Order: sequence, then structure tokens, then C-alpha cells
Amino acid sequence: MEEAIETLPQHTCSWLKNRFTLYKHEDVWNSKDFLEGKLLAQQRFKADPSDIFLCSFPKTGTTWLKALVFAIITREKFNESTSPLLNTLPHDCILFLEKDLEKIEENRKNSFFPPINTHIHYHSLPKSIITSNCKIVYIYRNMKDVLVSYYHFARQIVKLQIEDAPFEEAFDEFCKGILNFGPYWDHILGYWKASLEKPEIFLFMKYEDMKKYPTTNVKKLAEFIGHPFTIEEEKAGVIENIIKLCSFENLSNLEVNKSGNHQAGKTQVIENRLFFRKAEDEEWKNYFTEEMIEKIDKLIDEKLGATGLVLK
Ligand code: PAP
Repeated sequence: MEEAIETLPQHTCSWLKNRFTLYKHEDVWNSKDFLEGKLLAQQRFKADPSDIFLCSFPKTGTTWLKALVFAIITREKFNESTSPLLNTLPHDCILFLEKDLEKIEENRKNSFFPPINTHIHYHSLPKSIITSNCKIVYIYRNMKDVLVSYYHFARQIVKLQIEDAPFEEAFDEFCKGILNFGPYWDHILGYWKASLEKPEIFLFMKYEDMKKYPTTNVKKLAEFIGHPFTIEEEKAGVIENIIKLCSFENLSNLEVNKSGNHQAGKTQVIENRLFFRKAEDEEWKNYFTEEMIEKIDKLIDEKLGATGLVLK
């Protein structure tokens, strides 16, 4: 596999001081670890019709969605003071298709089918996920904040200070679709187009709406994944407790998320704190020039105008 990957088009990111290389496969840019994980999943993963997938582009709210889903599905076993989320990174509570294939297969041997997370584009998903009509929760976030979030995440992973990682170059590459799992718009379009054909198996969740209307969104999410709240639970404040447990304020202040590490790929270890940065809406306003705003708004209109998803 390694040899085949080396024959693909490659791009080394100069804004990351050439410390990060991407490979283009099936019209998507990926780092080697993630590409290997995708290829392995395509070869080996056998979906079950009861599987539920949490699909997302990086930096769109994956960590939050995983925490919420984990809290929802384990709420009979744990509460907000006993939840494993208090001492485990959400990424280690819900498995990731590109990395955790063996653990997923192990779960299946024990008839255990919790939701699975993936960043893979719709057109590259293992075929059995599509033919089995598995349910898909898709989280998305406005493009400009995703760009800023990705900028900081990528530069911190390769240990660069802000002054050593030119934002303008990161912006240009993002707009060319050159970033891990890029282009972002193609990721959205793939899932969105598929949802037009089979709307019943998709739930689209917008990061900004989840912040504004957490109760409605968490209820919708729980229903969709087959764990609806009872009236008694609603009255007892279970939804609010889950929202609080999974809030940025709570998770980002837990010791595990301040000082722990996450094995993100075969070779890559990431500090947990990097998954919890600011979680602010419209932070991009501190980074974008007028010219950048014009360029990216045009791009969003061109690529995603027809979807009505509005990512500005
Ligand atoms: P990943 O793809 O690497 O897993 P992902 O979790 O999708 O990243 O996105 C990280 C963003 O979600 C960060 O945004 P920022 O860079 O703009 O700050 C992170 O702060 C934010 N985030 C993490 N946890 C939560 C949460 N519980 N609620 C809201 N936002 C969160």
C-alpha cells in the first residue's frame, strides 16, 4: 500500500514549513495515515444495516458530536458524575473508521454496534455502508471558522508558532481545497446530494444551530440514533445534564482534555487540548481581510449556493 501511495500526486504544505505532506486520491487530499486508514476500511469494513455513522469534515464539531452521542447512548449506565467522558477524550469513546478498524471488528464479535465516526467523503465510503442504507448523522460548520480552526490545529500539530505559519498561505490552500480531507465543499456536496436521494437515512446538524438551540438538536439527535428521551427523562432534566456534560466549558476544563494525549494515527500523537481551542462563532472576523471575505464568499456561492446550507 505504501508503494502505491507514493505514486499519487503529492503536495507538501510550505505554510507548515514542509512538515506536512498530502496525497491526492479519489479527488481528496489526505495525509498518509488517513489515506491508509481509508484504503484499509474500503477493503475490509463490512457494514451492518444497524450501523450509525457520524460523518464530518475535520474541525466542524466532531469532538462535540461524539461526546453528545456517547452521553446519549450510555445514559442508562452512567450519569454526569460517572460518565467515562469525565476521564476520556470523546475521540476515545466513539471509534474512528480510518483508525480503529480492528477495535470496531472486535466490538462486532461481541455483538456491540455503537456509532462510528468517519471523515471519509461520501463517494469513498466503503460500499457496504451505502448498500446497507446505514443511518448517517452529518455535522457541518461555517466554512470560515473551519478554516481558522484547521489553521491552528495543523500548525500546532507540526509545532509552529502563529508568526511562523502564514495565515494567507493557509487561506489560499484551503480555497484550492488542499488540506487534510479537502476540499471541504466536496465533502459537504457528497453527503448533501446523497441525502436528496435518501433523506430518511440522513440527519444534518449545523454546529452553529446546535449552540443556539441545544435542547431541540440533542432531542433530534437522540431520536434519530434510536435513543429518544422519555417524557420522564425530559422532566428530570436529563437533556440539560447531557448538554452541560458535553459543553465546551466542561470538557475543555477536564484534566484529561487539558493534559492527555491521543493516538491519532499509526505514527501521530496529538495533545488532547488541541481538540478544544476556543469554540467561538465568527472568530474568522479577526483573521480575514476584505479581499479574503470576498474571495471565500464567492467560492461558497459557487460551490454550495444550490444546497441552501449557507456556510458563510
Ligand atoms: P476534529 O475533526 O479534529 O475532531 P472537531 O472536533 O471537528 O475537530 O472540531 C474542533 C472544533 O470544535 C474546535 O473549534 P475551534 O478551533 O474554532 O475552537 C473546538 O474548540 C470545537 N469544540 C470542541 N469541543 C467542543 C464542544 N464541546 N462544544 C463546542 N465546540 C467544541
